[in-house]
Amino acid sequence: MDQTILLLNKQSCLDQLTKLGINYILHNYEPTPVFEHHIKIQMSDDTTYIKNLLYVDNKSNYYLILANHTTKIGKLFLKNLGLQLGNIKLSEEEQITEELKSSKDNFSLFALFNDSNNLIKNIIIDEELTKFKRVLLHLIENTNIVVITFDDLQNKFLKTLNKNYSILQLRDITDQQTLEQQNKQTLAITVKKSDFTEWYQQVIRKGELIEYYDVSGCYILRPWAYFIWEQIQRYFDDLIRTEDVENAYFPMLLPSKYLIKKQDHVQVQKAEIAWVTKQGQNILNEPLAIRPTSEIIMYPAFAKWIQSYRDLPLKVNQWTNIIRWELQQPTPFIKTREFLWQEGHTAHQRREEAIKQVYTILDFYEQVYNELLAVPVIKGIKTESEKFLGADFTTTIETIIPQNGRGLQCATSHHLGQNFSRMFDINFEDDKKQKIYVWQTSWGLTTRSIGAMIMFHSDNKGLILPPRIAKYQIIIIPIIQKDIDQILLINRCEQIKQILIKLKLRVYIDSRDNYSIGWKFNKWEQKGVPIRLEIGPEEFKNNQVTVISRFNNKKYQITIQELNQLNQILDNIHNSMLKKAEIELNQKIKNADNWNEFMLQFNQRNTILTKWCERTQCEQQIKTKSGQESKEKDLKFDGLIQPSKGASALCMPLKQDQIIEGQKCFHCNQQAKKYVLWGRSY
Ligand code: 86X
Repeated sequence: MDQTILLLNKQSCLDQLTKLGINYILHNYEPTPVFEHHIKIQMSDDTTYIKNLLYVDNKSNYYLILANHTTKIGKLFLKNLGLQLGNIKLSEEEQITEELKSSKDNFSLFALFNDSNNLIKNIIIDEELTKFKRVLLHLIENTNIVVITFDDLQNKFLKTLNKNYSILQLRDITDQQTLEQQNKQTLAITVKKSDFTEWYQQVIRKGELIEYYDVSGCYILRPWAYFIWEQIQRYFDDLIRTEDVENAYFPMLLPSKYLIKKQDHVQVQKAEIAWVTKQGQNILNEPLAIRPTSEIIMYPAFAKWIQSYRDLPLKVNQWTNIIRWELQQPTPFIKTREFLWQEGHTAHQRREEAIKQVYTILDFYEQVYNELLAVPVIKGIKTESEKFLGADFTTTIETIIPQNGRGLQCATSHHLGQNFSRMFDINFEDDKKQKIYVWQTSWGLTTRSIGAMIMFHSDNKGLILPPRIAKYQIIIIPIIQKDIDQILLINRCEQIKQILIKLKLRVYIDSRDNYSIGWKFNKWEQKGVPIRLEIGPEEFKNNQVTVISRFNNKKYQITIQELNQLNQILDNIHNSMLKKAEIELNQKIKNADNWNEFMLQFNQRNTILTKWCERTQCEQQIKTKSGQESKEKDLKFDGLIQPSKGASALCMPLKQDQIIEGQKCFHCNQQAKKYVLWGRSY
């Protein structure tokens, strides 16, 4: 390398990378206290953030350690190198500043470009980093990071600079005990629920609901999660059967010519459509869209099936997957590119019938959330700008995630009027041989519901499943100890299981002998099983079991004769969970009579119920202004900071006070018409 000291700035760093033939992606972010949080969002599973640590021993040898950001460097490890934490002397610090144009606290790898005197001879790479494909590095300027491959870091960056390095394990492994502690650490959820994004990711993976997959926005639903969906299906199917809705299945591909018809509501969202364009290597003559919803697929068939009023009402439902190519940050269950749902579509002879159908279904959705998932919801009507464009009006159930105050649409039920029946020619002849267009409804509920349940109910230890959707409602753990015959104990567990099965409870005995009792307790807590039954020597002797409730940690004994109380105990748990969630939800709803009060609450991550004039223009102004004045910054998928998302109208709740003449809109002071709930939405 030549001797000229480089002026280290963003551009020169990037130029160096280019010179070395390293491809990189550059990210900008605003320097904020929550830097760590931003980094996490930008990282996919195969990417990690490197922290650079500079050490010096008492012979003034410098060591640069490149560690994974989660690695805790062991004291013993450092001691073996002759190093201690924070032992850089003032004179040495001056040397770094002088020669490398860098400080020990804000040391960037790029400072190595300036190390022409070879001050840093020893570079140590954390073994952990070898598990990742890509790494994030700080540029010399605090507000920029680059992503490069780990391979390029080793083989292009360090090799070209002629730096030797060794890959070592930085964590201390002294004895078996620390090893076990480490195992336990990696097993436990490492953050609190208040660190919400990270917490959620850990809960769904350690609770064995989700496995990650290599298509962004698509996730594997593991059996533990899929069972929940099956429970929702069963429950909702039973409800809609009482309304004579029939299940059917329509194809998932839709010919592009169907989309060309001038349907405004479709054009708007067209960017989200994924296409099938090839068969093997051959380009298809007609590309096929993958359903983002099925109106266009179903309604031509409806037109064929409906000739007379005797063919009405027509009520069809299907359980399918859907693909919508979202560009926002995906969140498992909540915002995914592929999801599962049911979509119901009905056609009626009369308008009132259709409207009644819309609200009956809305009630069913509320029941799914309350009775099955123990999640409280708010029934309401969407504003004109938030409704489905193809509908006369859209009803919705909404909830609020207590940790971040975000509004979450839980399900929706539309009154379509005659909009689609005119477009697709779905009509019948009445008694007087007059052609009448049918009145339609459509409604949908998705796997997002599972996300809402997880967010409401889980805690620092992991999932807490409401009893009615848990694959196992009760986990039986035999406490095997030396002074008891193992076979007798397992037999007792088996007897108890049989009793519980007769009570129609879902039970599993964890008698695995390769896991400790503590490990099992932890695992089933993370998986959120509502009740744990412990059966050890004491319980065996007394014909008892110890009952522990996951929800409130209550622990008590009951006799085998009292096992039939468990149905009631589980129902009580469900009710308590719903109660607790209702209180949490209500705490996130505040009132405001003017803009200042509104923004105060909005900035505290609350939703706000206000009187409103019902004008779209006013709604748009509220959204823009609240976004501009908001203290929050929202991140988009590509890692760049976007202007904060403003307040949107979540819904106009069905249950609301009458507004009287003279009461004003909180924003524009015109005559108010309705109460609206505002919030940042998912
Ligand atoms: C709106 C309307 C409606 C049946 C439901 O909300 C419940 C079940 N469908 C769905 N919607 C779209 O129409 C839509 C269309 C396209 Cl092309 C798209 F890419 C995304 C969409 N998202 C929602």
